[in-house]
Order: sequence, then structure tokens, then C-alpha cells
Amino acid sequence: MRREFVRYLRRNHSLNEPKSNIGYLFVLEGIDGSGKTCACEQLTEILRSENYDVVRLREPTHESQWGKEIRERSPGGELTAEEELELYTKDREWHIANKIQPALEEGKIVLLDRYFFASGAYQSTVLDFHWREILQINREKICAPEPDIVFILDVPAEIGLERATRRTGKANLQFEKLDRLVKVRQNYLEMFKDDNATFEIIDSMNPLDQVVDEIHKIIIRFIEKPDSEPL
Ligand code: ATM
Repeated sequence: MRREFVRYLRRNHSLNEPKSNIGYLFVLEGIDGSGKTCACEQLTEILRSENYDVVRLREPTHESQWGKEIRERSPGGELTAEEELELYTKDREWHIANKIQPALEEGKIVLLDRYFFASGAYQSTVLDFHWREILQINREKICAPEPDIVFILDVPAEIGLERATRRTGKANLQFEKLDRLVKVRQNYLEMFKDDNATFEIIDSMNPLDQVVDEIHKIIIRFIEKPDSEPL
């Protein structure tokens, strides 16, 4: 009972309406090339093989009109930084209402590849907003549910850039410039120190299997015993 109440308070601290969230929300964040998408895929498979009911989601979405617009127009640099922040926020509002909240209310485990921490980390590098203000907009204006744990897959910017460039064959004009990635990584590490969400930093210089294993252990431990201390 206490455990449900604590989770309710953590997740709904900014909501007026009580919600009956009985699922779990785990978020994977990190700079591009940090391995979070592959880790998310593998974790989904492993948890499903253990009979957990997992929903794997990602942002920006492929479904909402705003997610589609970002995916179509952002890589070519067609959007202003203000437009991007607005689109990411609208896409997320749609995502919460249509995918995240329903899955949580059905008691599922949601593995989310990027969330509002990405807006804080990335958009604050090109706008006159601190990452803290961007997180606050998401929490207060669109009532984004608070994750149970945010895993930050951490790699140096040089490594992330090299991996991402190898994967796509060319760097994304908007995001993959080294100096920007250095700032994005710095923002994530500052959030870990200064924000009230529950974070786990994962050393993503380690092989993928090890990264996945580490996250998996933390998730299982949390699900089995949410009040326990972090590993
Ligand atoms: P993925 O690499 O996870 O597909 O994300 C695509 C880009 O979206 C990523 N940049 N790169 N490279 C980060 C960016 N992004 C934001 O800038 N703000 C956000 O709120 C989100 C969800 C993603």
C-alpha cells in the first residue's frame, strides 16, 4: 500500500486529477550513439521472454502529426529551434494521452526511448531556456507522468558521434555536431545531479550485453521491490 502511494505521489505530483497508474515507466536517455535504442530493443525481448507485459515506445513518435513533422523536417534543418521545442512538446502530449498513460493504466511496463529529458538536454543547447525550465514545462503544462527510473546511457560525445556517423553514414546536420553533443551530455549529467527524478547512470562504453544486463537487473529489482535502495 505504502509503495503504491509513494509511486502515486512521485508520478502525479503535478496533477490535480488522481490517476490509477499501476504499470511502470522506465526511460532510456543518452546522446546519439549511446546505444539506447539497441538496449531498449534487447530489454523488451528479454522482459517479454520472462512474461512481463512490455510496451516499447519512442519519441519523437512515428504516429502523431507533430512527430511526423519533426522526423520529416528536422534532419534537413528546416525547423527553427522554437518550432522544434513546440513540436516535441505537442508530440509528447499526444503520446502521453494515447499511448503512455493507457499502457500504465493497464499495468504494463513501458520502456520509453527518449522523453522530456531529451527536450531539456537538446533544446536548451539552442534556445534561451535552461534545461530545468524545459523539464518544468513538461511537468506542469502537459502533466508528463514522472518515470520510475530514467537510465542515462553515458558515453563521451566523441564516441557517440563516431558510432552515430558509422551507423548512418553521415552526421545529422542538426544534432550530431560534436560541440553540441558535448553540451547535451553535460546537460544529462547535470540533471543526474540536480533534478529530482530517479536517475541511473549506465556506462555505455561497456559492451551492449553488459549495458542491457545492468539495466535489466535494476528494472527487475525495482519491480520486485520498488522501495529498495538503488544498486
Ligand atoms: P533518436 O536518435 O532517439 O532517434 O532521436 C532523434 C533526435 O531527436 C535526437 N537527435 N539526434 N541525433 C534527439 C532529438 N530529440 C530532441 O532534440 N528533443 C526531444 O524532445 C526528443 C524526444 C528527441
